[in-house]
Amino acid sequence: MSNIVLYMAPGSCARVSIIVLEELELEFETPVVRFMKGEHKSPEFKVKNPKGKVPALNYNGQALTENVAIITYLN
Ligand SMILES: N[C@@H](CCC(=O)N[C@@H](CS)C(=O)NCC(=O)O)C(=O)O
Repeated sequence: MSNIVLYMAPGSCARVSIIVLEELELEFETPVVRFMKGEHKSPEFKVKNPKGKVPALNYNGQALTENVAIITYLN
């Protein structure tokens, strides 16, 4: 398992953070959060992002949300 995990949903703005991870050539995982199943509003996901939104980054066990914050941190 990679130490970089980016929770995403297909077609969402999480793509912004994924592009940056790809450009930086980092190894990362992208678990899919299924909006249609309400997974983003589940208690399990709200531990990762209390706002219930993607993207949500987990880096070495630390959580970070918001594309601008994530890409600033990664850069
Ligand atoms: N300001 C946030 C926006 C995050 C956001 O609104 N994500 C959307 C997908 S593009 C989402 O998770 N929507 C689910 C919902 O609001 O229920 C960012 O730039 O990361």
